Amino acid sequence: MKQELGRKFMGWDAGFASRADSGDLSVGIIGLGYVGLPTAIGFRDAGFNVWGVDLSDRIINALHEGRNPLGDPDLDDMIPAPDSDRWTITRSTAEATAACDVLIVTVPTPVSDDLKPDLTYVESAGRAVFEAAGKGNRKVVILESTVYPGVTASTWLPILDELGLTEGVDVEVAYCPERFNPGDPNHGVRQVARVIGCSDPVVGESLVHLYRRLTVEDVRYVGKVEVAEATKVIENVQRDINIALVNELAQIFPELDLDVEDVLSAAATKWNFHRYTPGIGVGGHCIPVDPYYMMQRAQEVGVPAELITAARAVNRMMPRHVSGVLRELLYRAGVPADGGRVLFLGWSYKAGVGDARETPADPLAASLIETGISVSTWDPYLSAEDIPDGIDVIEDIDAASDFDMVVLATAHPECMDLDWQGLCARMRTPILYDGRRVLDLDAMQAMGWKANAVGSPNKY
Ligand code: SAJ
Repeated sequence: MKQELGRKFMGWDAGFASRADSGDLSVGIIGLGYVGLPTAIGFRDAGFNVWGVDLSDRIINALHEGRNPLGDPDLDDMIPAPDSDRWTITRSTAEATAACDVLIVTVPTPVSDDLKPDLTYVESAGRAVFEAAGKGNRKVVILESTVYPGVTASTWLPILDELGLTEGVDVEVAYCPERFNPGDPNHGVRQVARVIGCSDPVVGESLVHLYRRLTVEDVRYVGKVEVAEATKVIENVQRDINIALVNELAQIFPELDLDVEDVLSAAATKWNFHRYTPGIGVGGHCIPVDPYYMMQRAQEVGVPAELITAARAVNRMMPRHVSGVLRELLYRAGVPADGGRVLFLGWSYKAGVGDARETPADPLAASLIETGISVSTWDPYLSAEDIPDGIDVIEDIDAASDFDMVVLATAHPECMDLDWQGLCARMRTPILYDGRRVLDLDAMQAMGWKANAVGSPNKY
């Protein structure tokens, strides 16, 4: 019927899979952050007509000028020129929804201050899409943000009811979790396996065709939406638990005069031992956040998530543990707490990216500052406005001098490869703390550093 009107059919129909195979679809990405922007670029590179939507003037203006609005340098050369074909950037979700067959929602799913899931972005983005979806178009609306099982149904289906829209008639709803790894060129949006959940298997299988154009890895329909929702959240829960184990061992083994890294490296000779590394803490917008989504859902169904909760507590307390060790090292070296000067190498939550979200450097620095120690930082991936007030930002590491301790907080290559001999010579007290276990402590000791690290029997 729609074809007879002479306009391109906007939405799902029996020809959707073949149009996906040929790239003959318009895809709208709602939310152009660390996940949405690479996803939009990926679908455009895969041959689709892409609309990108964001509410941020900073992001929209940058993209309208062909600039990268994000801290991930890998995107710098990938931003399409503003006048490129098949590339439309707008603030209007309604405009994009009217123009697209598929709308993919990639908005943040943070936790609130009291560590409860914050679904306001998912709700508002869904509402804006559904209000513009129209009747009978079967617009395909896919949530990619990380949530817990049941969020898509509990957040979006009531909106459909409120607007008088019917799933399978006016819209199609699916869930396909993003598995994007910031700063990792080998696991970008075009190189990761995907799973798709949808209440209608025919629609779900047709979406496999869409995502197979995006990624070279495995793409599969896994059943109802909740299966796909649960898949993504437990991937990150598992990671948080594994990291918590090595962080807990990093507190135990030094008391036994053992270096945890010696033990972990020896254990890793076993074929099925999964190697993780202790650190000053767990940051980012995924690993320290997603477990709270699973904990919330488990609580709602009355099954306490004791292991997940305990692991989260271990990782959340790691900065405070490390702070105690640092203060002990300063005390032993005769550095007065009130007046001690500490330099953090790196502030980002992860090596190789400029992203300070949930970085453990923040609580660690705060814990030191509250005892009178001053904290400075040098992070070549971040600009001064990314660093909180109260932290002195060092622009030139070769000019850094008169510090009592250096903490390697982020294992950026630039932090690992700096002139350690020169820095040691400029220290007031040459105490080094490797917070990410990436340095050769013996070599540092030979240079004149009092070399310590997370999980080592700190002797100096
Ligand atoms: N961390 C440790 N020890 C480890 C690994 C990580 O302390 O052994 C710390 C990191 O320093 C960082 C935090 O944990 O502060 C998170 O690190 P991450 O490597 O997990 O990086 P993320 O947060 O970017 O996680 C992403 C996730 N990807 C998606 O959600 C799509 C995660 O699922 C991936 O497993 C992870 O990248 C990855 O594989 O690197």
